[in-house]
Parts: sequence; structure tokens; C-alpha cells
Amino acid sequence: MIKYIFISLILVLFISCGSNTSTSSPNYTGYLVDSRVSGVEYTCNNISGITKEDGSFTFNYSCDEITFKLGNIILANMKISSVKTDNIFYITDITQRSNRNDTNNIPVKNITRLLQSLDDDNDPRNGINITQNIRDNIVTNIPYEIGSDKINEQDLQNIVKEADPSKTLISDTKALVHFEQVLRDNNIYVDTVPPFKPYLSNNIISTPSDITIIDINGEQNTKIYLNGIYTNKDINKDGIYNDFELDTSHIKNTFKEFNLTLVDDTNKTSEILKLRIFKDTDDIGNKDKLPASNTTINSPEQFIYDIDITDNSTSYGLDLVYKIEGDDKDLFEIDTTNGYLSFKNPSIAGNTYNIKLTVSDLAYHSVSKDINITVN
Ligand SMILES: [Ca+2]
Ligand SMILES: [Ca+2]
Ligand SMILES: [Ca+2]
Repeated sequence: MIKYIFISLILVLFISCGSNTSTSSPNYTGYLVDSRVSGVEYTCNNISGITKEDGSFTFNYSCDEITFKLGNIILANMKISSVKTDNIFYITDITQRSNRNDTNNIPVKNITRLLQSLDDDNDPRNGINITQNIRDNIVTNIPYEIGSDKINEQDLQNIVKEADPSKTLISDTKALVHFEQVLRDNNIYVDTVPPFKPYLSNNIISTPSDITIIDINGEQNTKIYLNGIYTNKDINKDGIYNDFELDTSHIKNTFKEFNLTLVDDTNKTSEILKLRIFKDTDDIGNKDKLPASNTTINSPEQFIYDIDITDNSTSYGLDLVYKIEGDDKDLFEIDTTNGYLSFKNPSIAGNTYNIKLTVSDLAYHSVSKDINITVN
């Protein structure tokens, strides 16, 4: 009898201990920040879920570690003792760096590169959103946390490819440019990387104009240098400079080179964006080399016509652009290496097809014509 009472007593104690633990460990809201990251799975004992649009998630101090995951991979296991009092979980926190501005290391680079590469709209500045689709696609088992130095470049590339074949792994410089900007925006000073290499929204190869307009994308608030000289123009807070003017006067039928670099507040310089622009002021050479307005061919030929357009630019290695429009455009194709216009499939005898053909050089000179093709 004494034995039974003893066991009951232990049970009562055990149960009350259990309920005490849950009442003495209230839940908190944390925020996962590279910029705000949604779509990351988290677990802390019996609390689990997916970070919300504002990066928020629930945790308490009953677990030893909070685990952050994407599908089958573990981003980081963070010791609960490392949680900071503001409940913000920067990537430097979840990788347990001793300082929040300790950014330039493999664990932080791995996680920021992966999260930013998998962002649904490829723009981390408006927050990072990882979709259900991407989480579902990551099925490969990797025995290490992404936030460990055992993960290499190839591992990261494989994960991105598995998650979404249309996405590419961004560079560690680009990932840190963004993450360090987020930290600076939150008054945590750090700047360890140069601006990433600028790129254009409108890729210009050839121009007919004396002034050529480009739109430059790069790290926000950096200085734009042209051929090593500060232009007194800066990339704006949205990461772009629109309508930047390049002087393409005084040249003709030749290339001019422009070297663009960006310089940040700490005087670090980006890689050079080399632009090689061809000045083409001449119209398309022989406009009469399009097919006649009414062209007749013998069925069931596929080949229709050799569009033998020449232009001053082609001898400088630049290609012409061929375009087919009109009602029956989907039935035709042009071999851009030789200008051969053909039916994609054997034609139907007795039919007439209507298309509009346009041939352009890369400096916007063009010739076009409406053509009726009748098959005998
Ligand atoms: Ca985004
Ligand atoms: Ca910098
Ligand atoms: Ca031309």
C-alpha cells in the first residue's frame, strides 16, 4: 500500500512539474532578419511553424536550441542562450557570432547567399520570401548546417538548383552588401565589402546617338565613377541611377569603351563594368532585299526566301535582329545566321499566309514589309 501511494505521489509531482514548466516559460515573438525573412521553418521544442511575412515566429526558453530549416536542410541550430534581449534574430545571431557586425565569415555568407538567392522576387530589399514550392523542392539530405564552414560553393549551387532551376546563386559580395546595409539601417555599423559590380537595365551595344542613355543598377548611395573619375552622380536609395548620359559623339563605325565603377563610403571600389558601345549612324544597307509583297512558292517547300540584308554594323561583328509579326507569324522562322525565311512545318498547298517582316541593326535602324505568301 505504501508503495502505491509513493508512486501516485511521484506522478502528481511529475504532472505538476510539467504544468509549472509551461506556465513559467511564456512565449515570445522573434524576428528573423537578413531583411525580414518569411517562409523559413522553425522548431523550438513543441513550438514549430513557418516565419510570417514580417519574419516573425514564436519561441520560448524551454528548448535548448531553435532550429531554422528550409525543406530538408538545416540553416542553423541556435542555442537559446544566444537569443538577444530585443528578440531580433539577425543572421549573425542565428550563426552565433559573438558580435552582430561579424558578417564576413563563411556561416553568415552561406545563409545570406542562400536566402537572398531563393527570394521569390529576387529583390531582398523588400524582404525575403521563400515559397512553399521552394521548401518542398529541397529534398536532398545534407549532413551539415548551412551555417557551418563544411558547406562549400558547390553545395550551395546544388541547393539553389534543386529549389528552383530558374534561380542562380548570388555572390557573397552581393549578399553581404545587402545584409550589411540592413544592419547599418538598424544602427549596427559594419562595412566589410566593396559595392557589387554595377549592371545596366538596358543593355546597350550599339547607338545612333551622340549621347547614349543608360540605367545603372548598383549598391544604394554609392558614387558613380566613369573611367576612374567621380561623375558627381550617385546610385539612389532604390539602387539605381536612371538616364545616365554617356558621350558617344565624335565617333562613327567604331567602338568606344567606358569603364564604370562604384565607390562606397569607405572608399571601397566595385569591380569594373566595361561597356563597349558601337556608334552606328547608318541606315540598313540594302532595304530591297526583303521578299516581294506577294510571294509565291511551290508546295511543299519549307524554304521561302534568303533575306540578304547587309548593314555597316555586321562587318564589326554585330548581329541583325529579325522579327516576324502578323496573323501567321507562328508558322514561320528565320535562321538568323543566314537570313533564311522558312515554314516551320511543310506548308499547305492553296493557302495564302500573311506576315510582317522587320530587320533591324542594334542602333534601331530598321526596314519592314507586309508580305503575302501563297503556296501553289
Ligand atoms: Ca524580396
Ligand atoms: Ca561597402
Ligand atoms: Ca546600321
